[in-house]
This record gives sequence, structure tokens and C-alpha cells, in this order.
Amino acid sequence: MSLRNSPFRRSLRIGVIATALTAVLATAACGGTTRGGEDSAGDATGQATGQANPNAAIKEGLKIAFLPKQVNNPYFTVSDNGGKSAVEELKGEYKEVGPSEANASSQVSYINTLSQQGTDVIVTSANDPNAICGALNDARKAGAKVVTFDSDTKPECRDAFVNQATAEGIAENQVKLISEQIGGEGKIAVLSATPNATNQNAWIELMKKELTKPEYSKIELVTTAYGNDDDQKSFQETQGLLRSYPDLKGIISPTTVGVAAAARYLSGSEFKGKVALTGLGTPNQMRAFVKDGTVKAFALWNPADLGYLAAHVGASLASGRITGAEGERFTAGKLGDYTIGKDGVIVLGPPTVFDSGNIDQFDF
Ligand code: RAM
Repeated sequence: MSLRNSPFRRSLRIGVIATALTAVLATAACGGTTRGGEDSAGDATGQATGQANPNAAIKEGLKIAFLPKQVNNPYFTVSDNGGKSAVEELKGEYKEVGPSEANASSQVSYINTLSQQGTDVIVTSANDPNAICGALNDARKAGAKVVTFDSDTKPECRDAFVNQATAEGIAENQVKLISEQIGGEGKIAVLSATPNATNQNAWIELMKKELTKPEYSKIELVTTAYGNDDDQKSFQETQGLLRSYPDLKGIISPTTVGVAAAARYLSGSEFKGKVALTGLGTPNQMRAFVKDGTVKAFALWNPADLGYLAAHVGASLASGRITGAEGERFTAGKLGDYTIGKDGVIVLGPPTVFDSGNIDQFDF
């Protein structure tokens, strides 16, 4: 079973706009030009300009680099390997570089180096929307196309953003899952990744909005803790949450690192099976905790497909097939056809929910 076969995916992805995600981002004026200068990538407002040629051949030998939030996170290993397979299909040169810790500014020096190396496409997931903006725009001025995936920078600092699902869809899914698991009533907490992560903050804001719906009126979000996408810190923060709120009914951890660490803590504690835990996790990291009864259900998209799509978007930008403008259409190899939404956002598709009934069908 694959996310690609989801009946919802094709209908939702076309023209879907991650309005909430982009709405929280401020605007600033910066543009970019393509390497060789044959077409322009953006005007002073960051809007794509220039003509796309949907029939342009994908250039061979494109240097496409992946710069994740951090390199030692299994989620990004899977996503970047998906990118690698696309780059190989497209006869480009793939590389992955990045920090071992997901710090706000730790990605800047990597962007500068990639730019100096004449990289054609930088695909990155932002630890902080502002910290990398200047370096990305310098790279664009030097000729690189910039694709964010997973976690965006500001729209004017990149050519396109490949979003894993709409931020609204993720927030709805997470709140629904925890509500089902705590019987629609009680105190909950969020265990997030880093405090500045664009994706996490957009999801948390929308979860708060979702919780104002009448059906969730008996659920109280008491706090948000930050595990920094670090296993040990996430483990300790979980322990801290349960000390501070002994009557906590559930935790939402919308990070693969956080939810796995929280599950490990709960499974070895008196709270196992009593405090609910859901979030965004990889099936391989969560399998044991679903089997031992610590976790009932959690969600994620296919990270490999996300990286694969991002590489296709980058190659299409660098080849002049698309400019990142709303309404442009393109084909992303085995994933099929996509349409670019507002602010250069392309949506992979809705998340999949994993539980004891289906988790063994997934291997990532
Ligand atoms: C972690 C990262 C990533 C997020 C996933 C769900 O690996 O924080 O940005 O999308 O979790």
C-alpha cells in the first residue's frame, strides 16, 4: 500500500494552497535570477516572472543538493534518499550536506558553500524561516534555484515550497487523533521540535485554532515543550511534562524524533497505556510502541515521495519547465502531475494514519 494510491491524494493536491503556513510569514523584497540568466526567477516581491516552457528538456548533469534540518534524523535520511532516486532518474548529480543538530542558523554556512560550488538546485528544510533567507537569496542571485520542502522559509527567499500536506490538514488530523484517544476530554500537551521551525509552528497554531471547535471544548492544551528534534532532550521533556501535569491525558508530538522519544519514555513508565500519545512518526520508529500498546495511532506522509517530488521541482525549475508561478503544471516522474498553488506551494498529499491494523504494510 502506498500513499500514491490514496484515493484522496489526487483530488486534494491540485491547486491546494498552504495559506495558513504562508500567512504567518512576513514579506520582504528580494528576487533572483537563474544561472546563465536566460530566464528570471522572481521579481522584487518574490513572485515568479519569466516564461515557463513546459516542453523544455530536463537538463542533464544538474547539481542538486539536499540540505535537511539535520543529517542524522531517519526521517530526512528517507526523504533525501527519495530525492537521490529522482536525481539519478533525471541524470543529475546528487549530494546531501547538513548540520548534525537542528539549530536556527546552522544551515547558513552550508548554503554559502553550496552556492560557491555552483550548485544548480538547493533543496532544503528550514530550521528557522528567517535565519536562512539571506543566504538563500544570495545563492539564487548566484544562479541556484531554491526549493524548500518539509519546512519553509519565507516565500520570497525560495522559488517553490514542496509541502507534505496542507498545514490545516495536518492540524486537523493530529487533534482528531488525540481526541479519539482521550475520549474527547482532558489536558493535553504538545511536544514539538525546535522553537523556530516553520512547519511545527504553523501546525501548532492551527491545532490551537482547531481546538476551539465545539467538539473539542473539553480538551485543554496546557503547554508546548520543545525537544529540539534531539532524542535525549525530547525524552527528558516528556518526563518533565508528566511531572508538571500529573493529570495529563495525552501528548501530540508532530515530529518524528519527538514522538519516538516520547513513546520510549511512556513505554517504560507507569503512564504506558494511560497517557495517550500521537503525532507524526515513521512507521519503522514507532512499530514497537504500537505493538506494545503505548501508541494507538499516529500519522505521516511518505518522506521518500516528498524528497522525490522536491528533486523533480528543482530540476524543472533549473530547466525552465516551471518558474514557480501559480497555475503552472508539471509531471514529477512516477508521482504524476502537479499544479503549483499560491506562493509557489506544491502539496504532496494528505497524511496517512498508522495503527496496529496497517503498520506492518509500511517500511520506512
Ligand atoms: C521531524 C522534523 C520534520 C517534520 C517531521 C514530521 O523529522 O521536525 O521537519 O516534518 O518530524
